[in-house]
Amino acid sequence: LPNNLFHYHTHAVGPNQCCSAAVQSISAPIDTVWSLVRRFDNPQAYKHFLKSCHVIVGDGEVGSLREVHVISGLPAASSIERLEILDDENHVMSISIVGGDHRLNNYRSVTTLHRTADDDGTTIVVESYVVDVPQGNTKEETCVFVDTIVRCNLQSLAQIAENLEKIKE
Ligand code: A8S
Repeated sequence: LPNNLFHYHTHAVGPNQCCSAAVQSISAPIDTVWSLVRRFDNPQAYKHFLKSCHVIVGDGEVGSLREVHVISGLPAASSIERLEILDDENHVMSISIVGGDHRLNNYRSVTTLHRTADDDGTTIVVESYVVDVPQGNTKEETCVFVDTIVRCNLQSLAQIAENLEKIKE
């Protein structure tokens, strides 16, 4: 992985916060994966816990706000999220949660995409996050909960990007 992108995954973590990261390898070119990830207005394209998304401020540029609603069965109903970084050249996206009806206060995530060293059309996705530990939960419980969501999202991102490549053949 390019060293210069690591700093995006170096978070300042407070005493009552937890932080973790997930890595996913995808058998599809970086441009295909990025076309899915970069759509601030359409996260439900691969995040299957979301049932809807409305952009409430902006037009998908940094500073835009969206409101997402989640499917039932989760300890949450909605989330208001701000686009912090959208770097098409370096394939970096960052989102922070600024409101909503859920337990993940001060959540911030960074997603970066990387080509493999031999540039064989494989993409490596790295997603890291930091979040407050909710009252009544441990750091471990919080990480398990968020890791599960992030890993599901990256696995479905992989499936969708790989299927998009197949139908091109
Ligand atoms: C993302 C990452 C996360 C989303 C979480 C962690 C969330 O949308 C869900 C359940 C919750 O309890 C919190 O990249 C919240 O979307 C699925 C509503 C924020």
